[in-house]
Amino acid sequence: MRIRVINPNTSASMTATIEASAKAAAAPGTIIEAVTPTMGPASIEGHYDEALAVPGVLTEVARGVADGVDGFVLACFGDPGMDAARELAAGRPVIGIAQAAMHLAALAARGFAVVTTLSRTAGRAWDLARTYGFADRCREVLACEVPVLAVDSAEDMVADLAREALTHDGVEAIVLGCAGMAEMAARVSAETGAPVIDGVGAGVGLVETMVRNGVRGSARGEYAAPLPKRYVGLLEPFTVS
Ligand code: 2AL
Repeated sequence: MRIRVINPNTSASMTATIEASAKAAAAPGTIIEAVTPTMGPASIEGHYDEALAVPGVLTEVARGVADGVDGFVLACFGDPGMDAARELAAGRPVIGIAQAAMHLAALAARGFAVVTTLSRTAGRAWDLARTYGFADRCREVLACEVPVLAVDSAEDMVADLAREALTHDGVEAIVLGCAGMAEMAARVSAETGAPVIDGVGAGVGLVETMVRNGVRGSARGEYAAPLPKRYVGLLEPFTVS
């Protein structure tokens, strides 16, 4: 099975972190192909970044479909472009790491907290919790106020925040709110004694489960292929014929 793991930002160092976590989570025989888009923001820390990451993500999804991969993981906690990617993927599973992590957290505990990077990304995490049906399971979103590209050196702060969140009513598991935190899950879990979920590993596992069980994404209705349409200007390459 080939899973293409797309880092929606353009920082190759972060793709390397994501690739290591995805490979550690993958079952024997699963091939992880981690890629960095050729256009887009260096990191995704707000709605502007997220909107402008989507063309790069969709380009990588189209490339993956042409290459015959079995499924995709979108490795940014805002799940940028996930619905659009599903329209392009013609039934191949496309799993965003926020959706994957929240699903696993909800299986592991009644209530969870998200530990994110900058507080300006907390609104998106709340939006996604509501969209995915976890409004009553997501109890808190805490920010460590460390930028995405420095988060790999903020493991102690992430662990402290996780510990703090677990003292709050109804928080029984922790969701790591950034792909750059992926390698911290085991240590933070060992230190806190609570389930700590990294969306990259969760996403790989869910794609594997779907593929193994023959569950394809729906390619009808909302996830049908995009309608033929001309795009102009810089977006001309996205024209659907
Ligand atoms: C992220 C992430 O996972 N990748 C990125 O560029 N920004 N998430 C976040 N909460 O800042």
